[in-house]
Amino acid sequence: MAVGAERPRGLPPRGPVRLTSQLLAARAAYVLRGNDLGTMTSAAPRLYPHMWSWDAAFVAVGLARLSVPRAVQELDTLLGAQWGDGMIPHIVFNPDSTGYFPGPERWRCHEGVTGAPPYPATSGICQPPVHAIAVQRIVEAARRQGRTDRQAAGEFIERAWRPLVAWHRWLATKRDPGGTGRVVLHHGWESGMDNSPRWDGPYARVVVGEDLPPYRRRDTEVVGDPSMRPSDREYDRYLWLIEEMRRAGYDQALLHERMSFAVEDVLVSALLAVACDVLADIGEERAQPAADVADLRAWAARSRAGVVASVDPVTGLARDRDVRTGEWLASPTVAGFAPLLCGGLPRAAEAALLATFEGEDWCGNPGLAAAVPPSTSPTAGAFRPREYWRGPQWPVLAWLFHWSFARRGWAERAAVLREEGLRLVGAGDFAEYYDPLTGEPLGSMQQSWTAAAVLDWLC
Ligand code: 9WN
Repeated sequence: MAVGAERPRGLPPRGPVRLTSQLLAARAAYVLRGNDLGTMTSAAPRLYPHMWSWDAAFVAVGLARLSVPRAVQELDTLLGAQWGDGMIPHIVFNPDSTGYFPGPERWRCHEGVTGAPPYPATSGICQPPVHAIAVQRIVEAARRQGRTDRQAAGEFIERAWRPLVAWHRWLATKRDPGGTGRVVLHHGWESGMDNSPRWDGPYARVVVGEDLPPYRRRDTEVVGDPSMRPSDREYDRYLWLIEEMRRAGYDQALLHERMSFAVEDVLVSALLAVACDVLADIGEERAQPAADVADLRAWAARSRAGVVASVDPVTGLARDRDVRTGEWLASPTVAGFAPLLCGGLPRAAEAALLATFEGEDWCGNPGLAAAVPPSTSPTAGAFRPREYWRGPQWPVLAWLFHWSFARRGWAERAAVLREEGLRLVGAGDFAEYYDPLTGEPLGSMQQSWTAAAVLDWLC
C-alpha cells in the first residue's frame, strides 16, 4: 500500500481489542514502571532481566515523556558501565538477577579484562548507537517542561558529553580501522538483529570449536515456543564467538585479526552517521568543544558515504559486507533501507528506495496487518513470519523509521508509520515483535522498548 493511499479492503482486523489512546499510554507507562529496577529498566521482565544498550536508549526516549530526571538516570546508568576505551557494552548486568544466559560468568569481563569496569558486570560487545537520539529527545522534553527539568538535562549533557564523544570515536576508529565508513561487528548480537538472514552467510563460516564449554539456554524456557527464538545451532555459534573474544582478551586489534565473524553493518553505520550529526547539533547549541563537534561531523560524513557506497545498483538497497570474504551481503532485510535513515543518496535513488519501502515487497504488501517494515521482506524466500529477526515486525524499528522520517522532513510518511505502528500494538500487549501477517504478539510481552515507543507516539 502506497503511503497516503487507502488500505486495501479485506485486511484481517488487528485483534479483538483496541485500546483507546489514553488507556494504551497509561498501560505503556505502567509497563515501564513495572520494569523499573531503580536505576535501570530491564529490557523485559522475564526474558531480559538486565539493561541492554540500545533498549536503554529507546527506554529513555519513553521515560522522557514521564520524567526527565528518570530518563537521564537511565543513560547515566548505562554510561556508568562504559569501558575505558569508549565502548558502551551491550548488556549491563543487574546484580540481583541470574535469570539470563549468557550471564557475567560466561563473558568474564569483570575479571581483569583491560578497560572493562570492575563494577557493574557487563558483556564484552556493543549494540547500535542510538543513544544520541535519546539525548536529543530528553533535551526536547526538558524544553517543554519547567526550569528544573531543563537544568537536569543541561547538567546531564555537561557530564555525558565526553563519554558520548568517546563512544562515537570508538565506533568510528576501533570498529572502522580501514576507514571504509562502515562499522565492523564481531557478533550478530552487536547488530541487535541476532539471527537476521543478513548474517546467514558469515555465520555459516563460523566453525564451532570442540572445546565450546557446555551451556544451558534460558530463553527457550521463558518463551514457550522455541521456533520464535534462534535455533540451538545458531546459539552454539553465538556462544563460540564469545569464546573467541574472551580468548583474545576482548582486545579490538586482536578481534579484527582473529574473529571468525567480521561483518560491516550498514544499519549500524547509518545510525552512527545520524547519531554523530545529532550529537554535533547538541554540542554546537551548548558550546561544547569545537574539535569534538568537527570530529563528529567528519565521522558522520564518512559513515554516510560508506552507507551510500554499499547500495546494490540493481535493487537500490544498502548491503552489509563480509570482511572475511569481501562479499557483499544482499539479503532483503529492513537494513537495506539504511540510507533513508542517514541520507546521502542522489535524489532519484532516494525516491526509488522510498517507493520500494512503501511498495508491495515491504510496507505496502497487501498481506500485512499493519503497514510498518517487517524485518525481512514478506516476498523473500528467507521470510519467516514468526521467527525473531527473520520476518516479524518490531515496533521499535517502526519508531526508529518514524523518528528518522520526521527528522528528514517527511512529516506525512512519519505520521503513517506512527499510525500503523499504533495499529500493530493497539491491543496493549507491548510484545517484543509481531507476526506481520496476523498481527499476533510474539516473544516477550511487556517489552520495555515497545512501551517506550508507544509513549513517545502518544504523549
Ligand atoms: C541478545 C533485549 C535484546 C535486544 C536485541 C534482541 C535480543 C538478546 C537475546 O534482546 O537480543 O542480545 O538474548 O536474544 O535481538 O535487539 O536488544 O531486548
